[in-house]
Amino acid sequence: MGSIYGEYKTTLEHIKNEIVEKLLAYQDSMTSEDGEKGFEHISARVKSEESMRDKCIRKELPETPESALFVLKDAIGIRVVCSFLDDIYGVVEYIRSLVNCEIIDEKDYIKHAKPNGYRSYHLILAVKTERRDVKGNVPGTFFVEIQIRTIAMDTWAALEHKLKYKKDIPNQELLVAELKRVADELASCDLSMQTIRDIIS
Ligand code: 0O2
Repeated sequence: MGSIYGEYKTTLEHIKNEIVEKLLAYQDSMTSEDGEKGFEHISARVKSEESMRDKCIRKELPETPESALFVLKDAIGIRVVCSFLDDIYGVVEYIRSLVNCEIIDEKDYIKHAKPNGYRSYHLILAVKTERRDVKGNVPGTFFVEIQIRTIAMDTWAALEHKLKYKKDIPNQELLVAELKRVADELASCDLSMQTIRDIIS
């Protein structure tokens, strides 16, 4: 069985690295401007073959490079983790200013948290490149999903993700309610931390 990414695996790595480099340059410029980093850390991945195939099956899409690179838009995923709420919106505005990149979808799950308590800022970025894309276009377009969140939101999402895949958990309903309560408490802590930072600066 060939790769679900066809001949584009290297291009995906290339685009991922290019966007990560831009974000790190932003972090550097913020640090030299006022000593504040702009964000804490970043992680990036090309979705594994297995996860991408699973997602295609879940969405009833054929397991093809076109599904993986054009219909679904999260083959490249970048997560930016910030210390403070305001930093999230700073990162969003930086991304908005990038040349050859267009935000084609934007979801603020911070102002509008998901019912389970999930919070994060999601962007889908269309990146123009001189390389050929899966539709045969040159310059080509590749998509990147960017999630921007605070350390608290990231911690919560990691734990919730783990529990999601645990089978046979007793008191499922209680656990869901408890997770939601923790998410709301963490959101309140994020607000307090932002206030403290505002007062200090
Ligand atoms: P993975 O393995 O993290 O990549 P879709 O992208 O099709 O699933 P939608 O509604 O367009 O659907 O995307 P959405 O809601 O913006 O979420 C996309 C990603 O956000 C998910 O990717 C998760 O990484 C993360 N996410 C969204 N909701 C939750 C949540 O309730 N809990 C946690 N822990 N993460 C969430 P994938 O593809 O599901 O998984």
